[in-house]
Amino acid sequence: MLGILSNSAKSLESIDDRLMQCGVSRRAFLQFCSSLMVAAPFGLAITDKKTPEEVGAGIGKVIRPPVVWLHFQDCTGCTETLLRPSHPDLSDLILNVISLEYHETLMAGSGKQAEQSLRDAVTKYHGKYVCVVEGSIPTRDNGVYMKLAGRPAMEVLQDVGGKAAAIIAIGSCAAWGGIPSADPAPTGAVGVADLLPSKAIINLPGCPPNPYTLLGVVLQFAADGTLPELDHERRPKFAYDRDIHEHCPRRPHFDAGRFVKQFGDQGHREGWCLYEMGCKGPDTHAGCSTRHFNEIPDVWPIGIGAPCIGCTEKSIAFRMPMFQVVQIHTRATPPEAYAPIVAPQGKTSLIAAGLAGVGAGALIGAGWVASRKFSNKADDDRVPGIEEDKPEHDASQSEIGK
Ligand code: FSX
Ligand code: SF4
Ligand code: F3S
Repeated sequence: MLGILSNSAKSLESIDDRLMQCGVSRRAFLQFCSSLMVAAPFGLAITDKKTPEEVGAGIGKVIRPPVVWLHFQDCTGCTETLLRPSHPDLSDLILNVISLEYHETLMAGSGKQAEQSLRDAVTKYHGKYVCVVEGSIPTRDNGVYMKLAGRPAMEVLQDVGGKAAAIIAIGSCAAWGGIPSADPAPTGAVGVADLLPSKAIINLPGCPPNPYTLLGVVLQFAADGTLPELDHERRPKFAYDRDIHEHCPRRPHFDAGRFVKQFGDQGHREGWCLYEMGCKGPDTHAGCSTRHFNEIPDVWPIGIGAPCIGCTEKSIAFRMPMFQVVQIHTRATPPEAYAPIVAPQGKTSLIAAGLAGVGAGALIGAGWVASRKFSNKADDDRVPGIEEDKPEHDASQSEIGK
């Protein structure tokens, strides 16, 4: 128990008080609480409740945690994902739930004013604040490749991170180096834990990660000074417990052997599995398949037709070639094809008849399944059992084709 906000944080108000002062509606707050419950269904004391009202009652009493946010070698995608929910109210709410003391992208001040506010925050909340780090830290040539107010990023991290109660390394860059650490890594980019190995550090890899994971960790820490259970990569288990492939909506296509062979082919247009396009979902631990981005359904890589590049995994993302396929570790061996209950033409399938009938029917069914094998030719996208459709539209007759 770190008890970060006991007596010395009297200047910070509770989340309830703050929301009341700012006129945030109860409805928006409860919506936020239910999203947090979806993002952290287990493993977090603050969401381990039955209803959003109960979660809200607990969170409301929490003193707003002071957060100092550092930017190093990054694209600001982590910040953007936090501030780009589809409901504008939500980004306001997020900024009211935490007390953001310093954030270079969001603060009005610049130059000496900004530097002063960093010094003030670090002094006032010494040992009490959460330091969020976004971006990797260059170490080559004494860290000369990135300086802030004349100090190398390494030095800023040692100073500001060293005085924090805990550090959250948000994004793959801060967690293990991310894109800037890809070969040949000209700046010698590393993650936070490489430079401050003995600090309490939580890694939230992802390029970018889900913002609710960050808020869940910060709020739990502010509520009772505890951190959630972590895995061997210092990632909170509640968000990185399962792999993408386990609950990917395209999984039935994987199991049925329906693979996209080329971007834009018929299978791609029909939402088939992206494994053969190099999808790293079977080896990637993250919650994107169930917790989509920006509060919009289907907004996540596989949801928009792109293979997962394994952005949360330091041995995969920006290391493994895009089209290289990963090994499948799942224990269940998928059948070569599932039998449809109703055949595409609308007649009852032989399989269904076979299952309802006697042994002979089952044999017919097995033969029929075997005949439904997919072609392994790269350009053959035909679905076994379905006749090629005649083109519905002749491009030469269209306006575009003229
Ligand atoms: Fe970008 Fe963050 Fe990727 Fe890195 O995310 S989304 S390059 S993890 O540091 O801004
Ligand atoms: Fe989904 Fe990728 Fe697994 Fe296919 S390989 S089911 S697209 S995670
Ligand atoms: Fe990253 Fe894969 Fe999710 S690329 S955002 S872990 S689907």
